[in-house]
Amino acid sequence: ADATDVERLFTFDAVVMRGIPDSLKAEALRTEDLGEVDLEEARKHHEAYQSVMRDQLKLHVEVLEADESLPDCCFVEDCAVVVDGVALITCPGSPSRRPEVTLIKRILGGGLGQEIVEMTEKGATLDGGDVLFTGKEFFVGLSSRTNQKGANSLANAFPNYPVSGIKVNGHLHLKSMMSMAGPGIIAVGSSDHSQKAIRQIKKVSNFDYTTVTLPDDAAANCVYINKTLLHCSQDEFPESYKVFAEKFPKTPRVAIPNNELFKVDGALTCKSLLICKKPKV
Ligand code: CIR
Repeated sequence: ADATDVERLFTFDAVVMRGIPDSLKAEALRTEDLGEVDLEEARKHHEAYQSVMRDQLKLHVEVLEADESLPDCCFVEDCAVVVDGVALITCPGSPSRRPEVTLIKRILGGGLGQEIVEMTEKGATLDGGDVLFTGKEFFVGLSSRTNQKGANSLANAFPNYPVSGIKVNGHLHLKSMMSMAGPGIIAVGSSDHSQKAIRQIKKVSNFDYTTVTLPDDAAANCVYINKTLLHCSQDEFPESYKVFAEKFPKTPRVAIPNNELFKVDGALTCKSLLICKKPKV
């Protein structure tokens, strides 16, 4: 019964995404210079992602319009944490990203029927990219974007789950180096920073997890949804691609390219918010 219950937490019927604005190319935040973003390519990858969700997984996909004044607006994951019909609307760590939450809040609380919780503590910041939900507990990256007060807000919003802070070094977010690859399975990168983070997790966790180690940190960001695993493409990360194929022989897997948005620190999880719609009473 327990396993079924955790699987339920990785089962969704709707996805929120947001278009890529032209302004992303010159103005999106980035931690290092990895070259110019090819917008056309980036949009193709974004459409491939939408298509997997819509056509293959048969989910309701809501693609919000891009806002040119918000160059990072396609990274919707950072704007909310959604679990069990509750949507915590974040206060993103970067002030430039804070106005992004307005539309996200309206959509989640409107047609998608989520119960909205806001972050009210002064000075609290939280990016969804720092929030790893295992189905049983939360790990929250304490990073340049997310602070302890932000972690406290998460704990208050989801009192049924333990929340543990994990120090993030060398990467933007906790999920820049790990993510859930299945119920109880954490995919994690092999760099020193990633290994340090997963050791912290193992020390403080309340449950046991299996880890799958990927040669590339960026490839450790994957999306497990409705028993399907969305992960890096063979072109981008051939070695990590091989590990996914070997470790998940029975799991339906879909490779989605991400090499353009990766230049502005976007990973696969960043591009969507996964939702269970609730009927409005
Ligand atoms: C930023 O720096 O905020 C964006 N350029 C990238 C955000 C990526 N989001 C995520 O990993 N959840």
